[in-house]
Amino acid sequence: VSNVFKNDVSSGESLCPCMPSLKGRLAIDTTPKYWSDIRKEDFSIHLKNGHFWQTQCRARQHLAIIIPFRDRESHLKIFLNHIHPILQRQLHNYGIYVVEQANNDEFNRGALINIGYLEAIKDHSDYSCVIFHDVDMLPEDDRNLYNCLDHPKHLTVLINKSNYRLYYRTYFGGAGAIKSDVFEEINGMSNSFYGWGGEDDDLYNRLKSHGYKILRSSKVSRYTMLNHTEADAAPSRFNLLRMGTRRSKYDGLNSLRYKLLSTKRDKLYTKFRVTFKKSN
Ligand code: BGN
Repeated sequence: VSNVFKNDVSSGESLCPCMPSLKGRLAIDTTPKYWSDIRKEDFSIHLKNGHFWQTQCRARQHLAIIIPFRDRESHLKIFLNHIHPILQRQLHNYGIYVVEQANNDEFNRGALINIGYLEAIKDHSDYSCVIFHDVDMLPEDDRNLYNCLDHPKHLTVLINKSNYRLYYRTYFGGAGAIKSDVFEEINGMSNSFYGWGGEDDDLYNRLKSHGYKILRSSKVSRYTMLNHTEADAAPSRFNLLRMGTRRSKYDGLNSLRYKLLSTKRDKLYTKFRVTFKKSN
């Protein structure tokens, strides 16, 4: 475990301002990228293993940005090229973790986010804020702050694909920010949702049943979603969702069985390649 945050030269200096100077509305660049070009950008200079730590001031929060992933390298490049400069302007300390599902079962977004969290806090025990983030979501405004408040915050509120309207009142998919201790209190996400749909609604229900509300700052939480073919919705999701809050105590961070196949340390990200077994 390295101590980049703890031994950081800035640790004696004053806290970073709450309201950093930002750009507001951003240009969205969805053109294909080469890794070599991204590494040449200014924002890459101080990156190591996808980590960045402020040196001018003491960051208020340490963010573990967790990206559930499989077969989307072209999106990953566009996403990283877009998100790094925003996170740096917002004056956070952060680490970007890509969690890749190596088993051939249907995609399991919940299990991947749980694994990302457990591996991220092994990497740096002082992450105070978990940000789960789909790789195809590009924020259009940097006033949409990637930080954790006492209650969970939904980030992807207005998406171009839905004509910038919230999908539905209880929607908590895409990207969101949850304090690490809250994420542990709710036992993370369910590991049982394989295939498309429902795992984000289950997370919403968990948070609600523990007395949390979902915060949204609607005007600036605008996103461009990258195009891809849509997965078929999983028929099992309805039953899982119905029994969700009853299962939450024993289905989550405390019941994960997985293997970490490899850890790749790139300048722009840390990637965990993992496998896990379907239990039924
Ligand atoms: C919902 C899905 C979410 C998904 C959103 C937006 C379900 C559960 C069925 C009751 N929920 O319908 O997982 O994020 O659409 O696409 O399928």
